Amino acid sequence: MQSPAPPQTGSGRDKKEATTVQALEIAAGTGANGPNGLQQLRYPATRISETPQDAKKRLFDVPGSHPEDPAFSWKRVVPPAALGFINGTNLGEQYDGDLIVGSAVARATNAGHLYRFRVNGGRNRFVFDDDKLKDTVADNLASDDFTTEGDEILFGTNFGIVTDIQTGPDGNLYLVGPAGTVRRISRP
Ligand SMILES: [Ca+2]
Repeated sequence: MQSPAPPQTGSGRDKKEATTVQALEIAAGTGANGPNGLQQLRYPATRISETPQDAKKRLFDVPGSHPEDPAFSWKRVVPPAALGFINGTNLGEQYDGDLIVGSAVARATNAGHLYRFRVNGGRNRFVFDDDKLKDTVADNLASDDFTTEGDEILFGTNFGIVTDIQTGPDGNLYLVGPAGTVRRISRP
């Protein structure tokens, strides 16, 4: 049985919301408290649940599913788009089973990076050689900073926006762009 939410006075709630908005503005770098590049731009503070129970109620519940922390994050926004796996050894044995991630943007500071994530034997988490990535967060210093704690996962650049990634029947990797372009990555 769910307990009722505690009563809130108007002024207390307003104050809490103002504090939350201010905190998010600081995080997003959009407020008067100075930019730092963290992102919370598309989900306004007014939509944040007041209680964990309320947050859980709003989740779409797939039978048998459970929420858990992200497997990987960038500290400052690196918008990813398509995800796809390399299936098979056509591109080289070392790439078999790896997850490739495409970019959601193509701009001067990010011409469309591709990222490569290796997974463990049980295929339920990522593995990294760089000790700084073992916390599963790339603590980059600015949006589009791909080198600070990002060297290991940066796989390619200049691919533009990539909306779908698939291994083809020929074992090559195919990247689809929003303008209808299809690029193939194959072994020379
Ligand atoms: Ca880190």
